[in-house]
Amino acid sequence: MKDIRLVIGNQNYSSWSMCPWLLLKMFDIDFEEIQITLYQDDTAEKLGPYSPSLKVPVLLHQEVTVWDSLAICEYISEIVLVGSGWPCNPKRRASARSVSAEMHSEFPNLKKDWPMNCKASYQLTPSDVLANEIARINAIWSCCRHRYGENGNYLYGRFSIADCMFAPIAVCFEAYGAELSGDATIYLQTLLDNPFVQKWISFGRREKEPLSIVYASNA
Ligand SMILES: N[C@@H](CCC(=O)N[C@@H](CS)C(=O)NCC(=O)O)C(=O)O
Repeated sequence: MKDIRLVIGNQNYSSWSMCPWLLLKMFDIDFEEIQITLYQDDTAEKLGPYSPSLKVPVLLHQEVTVWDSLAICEYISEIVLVGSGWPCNPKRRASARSVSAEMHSEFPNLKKDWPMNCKASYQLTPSDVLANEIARINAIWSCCRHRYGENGNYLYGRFSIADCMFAPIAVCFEAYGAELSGDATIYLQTLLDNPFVQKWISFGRREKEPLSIVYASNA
């Protein structure tokens, strides 16, 4: 058994699972992946031994259990990466934590109307409230790239947890055809070109579980 284990859901649909998975991959951290198919009759029974919330993702490290995508990323950064999951400049780090927390706790219409689905590829016209949320993400991406992106192609230049939190959004924006401004479109493409994002998408596309189960649950 490996020292670090990450419990994830279906790669096609489980956007929250993608965030810490991407962090572990990008920083080349060795871990064991335990995949549990969501929304099946036996899902709760299978998740029970790992997840206090009966949700994914969950990180298991020695005697520590961490559930919730952002908490897992924080833990990995603190324990394994000596803080380097975040930008090292304190002002940038504060900004990166803010946009990551905003992504985590806000955007209810995006999460409900445009759930991640690696197989989807069709234009969906957003409702007004969803269009406002897309505009806010567009503004975050453009502003971070403009202010902090000089040393690389990611939100804060080099790859950070903030990029992990927005990677699932990139999959949704690509799937449903979000309209973005120039800087935000370039950043979207950076995320989509990331080799591990591409790997996640290709694993997700191979899965067989039907979409209707997940739509019904707003995952
Ligand atoms: N805030 C949590 C959300 C976790 C979550 O909702 N996970 C979904 C999959 S993406 C899940 O486990 N759903 C199963 C269920 O609701 O029964 C996080 O960031 O990890």
